Amino acid sequence: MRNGPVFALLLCCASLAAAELLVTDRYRDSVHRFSSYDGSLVQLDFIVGAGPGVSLDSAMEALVVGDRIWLSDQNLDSVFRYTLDGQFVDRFIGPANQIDNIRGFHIADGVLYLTNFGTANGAPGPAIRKFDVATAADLGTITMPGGRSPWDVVAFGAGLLASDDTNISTNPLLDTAIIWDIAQSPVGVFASGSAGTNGLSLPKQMTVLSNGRLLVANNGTPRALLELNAAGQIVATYPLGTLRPNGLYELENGRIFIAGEDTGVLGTNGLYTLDRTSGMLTPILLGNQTPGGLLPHYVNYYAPPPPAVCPGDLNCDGVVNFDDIDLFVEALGYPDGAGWPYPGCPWVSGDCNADGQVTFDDIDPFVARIGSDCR
Ligand SMILES: [Ca+2]
Ligand SMILES: [Ca+2]
Ligand SMILES: [Ca+2]
Ligand SMILES: [Ca+2]
Repeated sequence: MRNGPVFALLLCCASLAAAELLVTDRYRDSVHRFSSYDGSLVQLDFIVGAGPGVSLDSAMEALVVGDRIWLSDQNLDSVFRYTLDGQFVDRFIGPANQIDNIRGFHIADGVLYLTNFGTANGAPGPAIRKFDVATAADLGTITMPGGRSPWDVVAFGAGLLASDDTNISTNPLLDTAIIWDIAQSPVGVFASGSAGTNGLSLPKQMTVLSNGRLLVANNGTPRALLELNAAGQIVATYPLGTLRPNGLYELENGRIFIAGEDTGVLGTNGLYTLDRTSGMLTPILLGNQTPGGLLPHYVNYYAPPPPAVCPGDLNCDGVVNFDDIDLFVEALGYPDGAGWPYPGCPWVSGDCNADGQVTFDDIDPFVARIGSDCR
């Protein structure tokens, strides 16, 4: 008979493996993992560097495209790539590619659309830089008339939206914030406003909700999340008090996960969830607004890769021991793995003679592997 704790472990890790979030952090200079179901912490500092001897220095957005994690770093003027296990692969583009003070980005139809603010490295100032994701070829620059300081790019319907506004150190009451549609040529205005009119002020990350609308992290005043319809009209506002939202994501439990910073108050930077019905903010993980504390930024969906197969390790704890025996016997009853009820640990883990099947021929090799350690 299978024992209870192992079953609980499989349930635990199957759900964890199914759905997560990647959260960049500009103070810890790293990327964290959180549950996309309820926002709970999975792993701090999942990604911390960019190759031998290179530390991140203001990680802004991490986005999974295909079998790679793409990561923009504001101060290193670089976009890096990693395996889904978080292992560094390469620097996709850097200062030599005429980018400076970069923030969020999006990848669509084989093109990287990267927000750019600075003019160092021959970069164009406020604009969207375009690169071919297969070759890193420079595909040119999209400029927005009166472009100020772009923060994020996201796909929304047939559009490709870029959030844009000046820094909050200028006068946000008079300043016009714009969400551009850069899929149009010349670029179109999807939405515009100001702190003093409809509240749109320093929009940063944008995300698409399950109801088809756009949710915007409104980092200026009033601090809020703004929900926009397909016509660019604000149809709901979720006030956040003094919390300045940088990034956001709609969790599978319906709450909104928010990566934010407060106004210099110790212990209030961090990750929160918002109940849109009650307006209640619940802290998930908090830190100080100091280096080494927390300054979380953008948030994107992440599906961790399935665990590596270790022949004979049927509960995927990394070792082959007596705890695997009952599950091995159970695996013999699922020809070709059809209907195998444990998504957290693959059926083929029972294949100990490397023929791709779990059969009686595996019994002796399985017994021989008891005591093996794949960790
Ligand atoms: Ca720079
Ligand atoms: Ca983005
Ligand atoms: Ca095991
Ligand atoms: Ca076999």
